Amino acid sequence: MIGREKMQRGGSIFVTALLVSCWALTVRALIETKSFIKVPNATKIPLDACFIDSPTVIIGNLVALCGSMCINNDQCEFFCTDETTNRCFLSRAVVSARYTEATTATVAIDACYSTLKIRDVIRQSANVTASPSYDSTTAVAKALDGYYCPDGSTAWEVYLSSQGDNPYYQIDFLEPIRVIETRIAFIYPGWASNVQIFLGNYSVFSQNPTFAYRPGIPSTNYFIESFLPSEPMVGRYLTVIAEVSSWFLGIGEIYVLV
Ligand SMILES: [Ca+2]
Repeated sequence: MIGREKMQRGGSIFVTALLVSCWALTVRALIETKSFIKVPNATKIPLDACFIDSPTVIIGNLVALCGSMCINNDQCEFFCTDETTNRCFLSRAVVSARYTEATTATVAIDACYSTLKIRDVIRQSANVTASPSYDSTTAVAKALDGYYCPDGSTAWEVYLSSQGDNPYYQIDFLEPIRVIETRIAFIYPGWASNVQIFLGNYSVFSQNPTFAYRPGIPSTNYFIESFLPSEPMVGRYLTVIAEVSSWFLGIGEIYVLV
């Protein structure tokens, strides 16, 4: 009997330990699936862009509770808080750590927290040359402003070229850097045809080696595509080309990983 009791007690302890460990794993998994970094200097976000429902008024620890709401919402990619009005803003937008302020109509907030943790080296001060933009709402700088709303709302914050042959977008890092990967948030497949990326030390991109090439047209809207060379490459100028005749290049955001 004593032996059986020991076994039962041991079994019970084992089951309890298993449950606790499962609970811990579940909690950790939940946290790891969506953890946040504070976006430096974020004071405004584009008005109504990508918000998930209306802002919620929260009484209590605003950042913790708003973050918890974001963790439990599959659509939430970042959230912002406004301590003055106790409001929590959940958003679908993809926001990098370099985001500071959008150029369209904005709403004031205290802070934003992004799920995007990739090692993006681009700064808003990066020098850019590109095909002329379609209009003032799709300015060249918007491919590097750190913000992208992937649902076609009024404030995408995207660059769209004017119609032309082989529209391009070139970033000058000012010195050669070693690049592991380039990620691009695209808008529509038709604005992402035959994408070729060059990386090298010549400002004339055609003199640089190819970093990556993806022929054809993607099948889905609003997607982030990864471009990987067979091994990391070094260069000062990174150029993205859409090899297409009399058409567009549309870029929501470019991320360069080192
Ligand atoms: Ca953008």
